[in-house]
Amino acid sequence: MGVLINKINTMILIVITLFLTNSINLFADYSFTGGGKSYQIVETKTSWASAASDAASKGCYLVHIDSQTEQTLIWNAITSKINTTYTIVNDGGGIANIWIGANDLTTEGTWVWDGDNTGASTNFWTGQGSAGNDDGQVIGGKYINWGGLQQYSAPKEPDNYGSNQDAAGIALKPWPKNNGSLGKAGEWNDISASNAIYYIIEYDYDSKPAKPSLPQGSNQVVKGALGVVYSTEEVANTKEYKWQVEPNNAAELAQELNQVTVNWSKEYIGTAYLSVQAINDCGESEFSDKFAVEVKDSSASSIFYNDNSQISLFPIPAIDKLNVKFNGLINPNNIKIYDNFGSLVKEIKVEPNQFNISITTTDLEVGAYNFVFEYPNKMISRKVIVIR
Ligand SMILES: [Ca+2]
Ligand SMILES: [Ca+2]
Ligand SMILES: [Ca+2]
Repeated sequence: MGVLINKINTMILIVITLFLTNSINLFADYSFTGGGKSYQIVETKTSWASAASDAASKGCYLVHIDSQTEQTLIWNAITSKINTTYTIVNDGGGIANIWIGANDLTTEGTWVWDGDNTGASTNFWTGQGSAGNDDGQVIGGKYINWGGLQQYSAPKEPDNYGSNQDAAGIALKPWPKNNGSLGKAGEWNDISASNAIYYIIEYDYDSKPAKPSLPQGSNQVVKGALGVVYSTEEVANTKEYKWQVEPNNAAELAQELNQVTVNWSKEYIGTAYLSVQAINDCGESEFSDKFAVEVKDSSASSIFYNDNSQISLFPIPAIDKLNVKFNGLINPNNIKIYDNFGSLVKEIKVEPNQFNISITTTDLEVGAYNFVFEYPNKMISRKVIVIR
């Protein structure tokens, strides 16, 4: 009996799972990839401008079809997923279209790829096909697939029919309906930009970036420390990195690449956590694991930073050596040299009466270093660049 109930439960679970899977696919916009890009057919009926605006809000654009390969990829996706009679475009010969990123909105007859409608665009065709003025020309050898090309080896479209056709769609059926003399399914037509039809978005990446690696850098700092650099390994297909520090009052972050420059707060003491996220037009990665940093109080030793009066350094940037002159009454005991990632690379003892010291830098790689001068009662940190 128990076994039977388990079997029934399992069957119910399978049925529910199948139902949920189907539901998700039925209502999700259709996405596909190819040629290092990803695409989405958005099944919302809207004007060309609002479709472009939606694409731009996602960091991408209505598709720019630049080759036969891209045209074929898109056409295959459309025919496998979209009902080719989902709507009727009256000024498109009574058949359905889907928006692509081409328009001649700015200058009549000057066709551009401008799928995010920013005005920064590429002119690929000028003029009209033989259904219009028949003065059309391909610009710069760009790919075109205007209606009529397959039947007549020269396009019939665009024709600016009714003097009001300023955006391009892919036709889902031959047009005009029941005749097909202007174009075949899959070819492009200029239609009124106010038609409400589906649209295709192109993204410049084919997937979201992977989760970044654990950040690296100094895991112990003194409060108020400035210019401390942390980094994560570069993540492929990343457009930008977003760093975060928790709690967010512990530090200010600058120069957010796969490296971040952290200025620790003078007020915060305790553990803080740094993590980073990689972002591209397809979306955001997970945040990396959190790198813990112990932010310590400095009250006991009155530590301060960037005091230029106590120490003179020259030349900066340093090439083969750095001359150091101590201007105070008391000398530091030690000079510690940290690289940009907070790792100690060199330590130099200073004698009590040694007010000048020349530090060889030929053993340091080119880059930025933090020189920390450890006095009996304080520390002074100075940034030094080494060049060749
Ligand atoms: Ca493209
Ligand atoms: Ca036009
Ligand atoms: Ca037309």
